[in-house]
Amino acid sequence: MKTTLTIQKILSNIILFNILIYIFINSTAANYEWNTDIFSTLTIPDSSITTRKFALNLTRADLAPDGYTRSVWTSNGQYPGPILQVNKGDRIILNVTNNLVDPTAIHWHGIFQISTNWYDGVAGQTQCPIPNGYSFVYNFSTGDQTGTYWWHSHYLSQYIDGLRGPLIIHDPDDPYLKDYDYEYVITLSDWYHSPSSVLLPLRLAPGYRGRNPIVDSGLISGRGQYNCSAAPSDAECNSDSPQPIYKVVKGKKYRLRVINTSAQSYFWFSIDSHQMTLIEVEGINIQSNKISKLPVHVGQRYSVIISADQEVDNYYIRATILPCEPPPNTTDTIDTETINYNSSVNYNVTGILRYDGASESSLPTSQEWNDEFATNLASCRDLNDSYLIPLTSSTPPNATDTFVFNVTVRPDNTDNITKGFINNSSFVPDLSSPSLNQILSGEDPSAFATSLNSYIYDTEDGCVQITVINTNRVDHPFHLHGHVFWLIGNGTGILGEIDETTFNLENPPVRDTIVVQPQGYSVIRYKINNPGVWAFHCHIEWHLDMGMSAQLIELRKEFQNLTLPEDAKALCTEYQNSEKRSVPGLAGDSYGLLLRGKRRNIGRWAI
Ligand SMILES: [Cu+2]
Repeated sequence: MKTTLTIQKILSNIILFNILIYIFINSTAANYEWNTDIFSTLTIPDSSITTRKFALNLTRADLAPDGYTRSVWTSNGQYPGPILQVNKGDRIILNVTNNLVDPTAIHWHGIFQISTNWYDGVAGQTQCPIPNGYSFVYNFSTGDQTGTYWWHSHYLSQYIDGLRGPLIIHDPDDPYLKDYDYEYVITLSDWYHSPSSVLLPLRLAPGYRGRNPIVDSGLISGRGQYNCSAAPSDAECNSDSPQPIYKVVKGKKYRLRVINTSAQSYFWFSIDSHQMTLIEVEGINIQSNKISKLPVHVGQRYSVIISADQEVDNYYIRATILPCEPPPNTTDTIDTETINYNSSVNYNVTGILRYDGASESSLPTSQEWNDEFATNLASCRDLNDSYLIPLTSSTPPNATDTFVFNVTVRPDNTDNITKGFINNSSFVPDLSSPSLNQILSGEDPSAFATSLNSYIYDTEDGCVQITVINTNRVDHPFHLHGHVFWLIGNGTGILGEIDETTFNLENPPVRDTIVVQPQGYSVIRYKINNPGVWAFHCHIEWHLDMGMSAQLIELRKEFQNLTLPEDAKALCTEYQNSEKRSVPGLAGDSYGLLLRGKRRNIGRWAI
């Protein structure tokens, strides 16, 4: 009797506690609107709210970002996805409802996810995919992070089809706040007319030795102009699709948050007649520098300030895609075999910076920058360190855990498929049994399958050093989840030639995505302080899906002390059930046949 009473008492206390928690959360939380118009200046979110609830409904819709109508994977009906905006320290509670037919998972690119690794959004690594018809709530704090980020699908190659949008964390104490009047977000991306679920199986077809699929367009903030004379006769195509236009008022200053959300393309971004003052790289405030052109690779973000101090007129915004792979050559089968080899892409993507009072009917007559900075800019490389010096100075500690990653794209002799490798192992995610779930249920990650590319380090307060060596003739932009890192070395050469005495150990650049040069290397360090399973991968989406990814397993014991939320656990049951129900080829799941090892016998141009 006494025992029952005690249990009742405990239970009622638990219920009371939960009610109090519920009241607490709901008294400070509010539904929050997305910023849906990327061409309007940002408004700072109301600072009286610190927990912001968002809803993201994912559906397919026919859209024509570059004038060519195709099925686009949209977020709340739009592409690019709406801008997720919060203030420093805010919590984000975001309900994703999947009506795409495909499964999905959303990653918050650049967010540390301290103690919430299960909301990092990597399908088959940190979570099971969200099946079609289901909702999943991501709930994480942005901690003390500020700056420019983005969110995108991390389920196979799905973000290429449109599932991507900006994520901005405003800082009321931003050191550059007084240096601008307004701010805009500008996304740069490449664009295909065929869904990635058609292109990826072609890229992974046995015997295929071509390059990554050639893109059809480049987009500035989701808008581009396709030359419809190159479109198939039955395509719905408009050669006069709307230009990306950003409006400015003479005498005002604008912070532009530039995000490269591409599948594979490296851009040079510039605005005619307007120098840019570089102030932020990937959430890190940096010493300001004037530049005329900004190199941005996939996954990277920068903030620049421009001053509208020129004559009232229209000026070209330029986003030029650089061919980082050698240009196609008709005598080389590697090129003629390449998917979409006949693409009529215009690599010189343009938009308009329009002054208030300027003509709305005439095109700009402005000239592209050709000053010393622009002419000396190295193609397919990052800005050099001297442009990326953090405002808050720091010194990387000595490394306690050191890894060397040899990364390459090459044919796999066993199945004749061209894959991405890290130390001769190509990553294959386990969608129905993610590494995170396995570790939290007590599995020992040191016994994981080789194809999970696991690297484990447990040194408390230690420091990881990773040397990435790229043996290919193309660049690989590598992105780290869960951390920013110090970039202490970067150059050409292979391991024996890396000179440690050249390492930059005094206030080196800090960021989360870097270009590893062709036949070159990058050396990064970061503190061991975020227990979890963190992806480290090439952000050229084709290379990632070809297996160029590792998972970094940090502080196992501390990690295993965390408890996987019930909804994250339940997601795997839902996913496993949905997989049992699905019929290959009939389920409408566009990746279904690929995942089940039955590649589509589908024409190169079919959609
Ligand atoms: Cu790559």
